Amino acid sequence: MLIKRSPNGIDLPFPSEITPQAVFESRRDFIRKMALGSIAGGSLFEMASRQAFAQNPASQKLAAATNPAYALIEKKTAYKDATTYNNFYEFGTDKADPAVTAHSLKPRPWTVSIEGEVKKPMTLDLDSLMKLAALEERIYRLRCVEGWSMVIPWVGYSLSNLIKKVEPTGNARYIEFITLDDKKQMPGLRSPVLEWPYVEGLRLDEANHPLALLTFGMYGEVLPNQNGAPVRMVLPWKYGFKSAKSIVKIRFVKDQPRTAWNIAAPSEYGFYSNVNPEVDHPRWSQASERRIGEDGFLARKRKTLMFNGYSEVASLYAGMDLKKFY
Ligand SMILES: Nc1nc2c(c(=O)[nH]1)N[C@H]1C(S)=C(S)[C@@H](COP(=O)(O)O)O[C@H]1N2
Ligand SMILES: [Mo]
Repeated sequence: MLIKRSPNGIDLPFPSEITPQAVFESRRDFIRKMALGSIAGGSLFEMASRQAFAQNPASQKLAAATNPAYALIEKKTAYKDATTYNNFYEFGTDKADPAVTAHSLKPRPWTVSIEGEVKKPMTLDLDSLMKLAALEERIYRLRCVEGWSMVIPWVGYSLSNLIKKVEPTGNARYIEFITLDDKKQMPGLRSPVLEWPYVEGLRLDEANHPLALLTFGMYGEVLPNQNGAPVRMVLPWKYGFKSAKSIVKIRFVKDQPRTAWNIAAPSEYGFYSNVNPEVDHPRWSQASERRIGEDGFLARKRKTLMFNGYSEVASLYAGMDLKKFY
């Protein structure tokens, strides 16, 4: 396997191995156009060289007691790794990009509008949203479809608290999460690697599962921009891309919503995207993973667990063929 070395010393698989071919091609095209100067100023690379590694400059405490029911007993990933090895295509397609470029995101003031099939649609500012339920710390695994994982202490509350508040109608069967779509704040939107805005979705019963965390912080602090400030989802039994970042809209709908990675490569990324070691990605195995921070030539491969080890969600999928509904 081809390996390139990232600035923070993490081994990265060569992008063509981890990215759908179409995305890889359009990224190459993007890079070529940029080299030819046909994409207007402020390229990610320019910014990267202008900015020193701007790591969480305005870190603010957001402490919460750990909920012992959700405290995975595994070594936590180092804060530096969790905040410099990110997927957030709105800020570039390389893992190192978001930590360098996401300073342009303004996480306050911020509102989230909740709309669609609900009796009480509402637009909440961040403080009102955060006060809706008691914040707790939960130590969850996050497993990316690319075959790596991290263990992160997140701060948030079960999304079910918000769902109850807005009173879904009988027509609400799915929930859609919509990320901010602002070129001024997100330089990556100039590149057509995904259809923008980034959208994700869940079935209502999945969204109501207590594990589904509406997340405002990590490591006792507010979310750094590169991790999806000011509010994101964390769904520990699903591949990381289901956990939409920097959410501005939550819509309750009748029909299964379109989702960003499914639009980009439907044969590679399905709607459910439950972590499943038995269903290989078309271009690589999902049977094992490497834990970020344990990289290197002698790194242990870890066995990937069904539902990422969160077997309590299994009843949501009783009777479903998870090879078909991948
Ligand atoms: N809006 C948005 N949300 C996103 C992504 C993205 O590109 N844009 N990437 C997803 C993917 S693929 C992963 S693995 C996780 C990474 O979260 P982390 O950077 O906090 O580890 O965010 C997910 N949420
Ligand atoms: Mo991912």
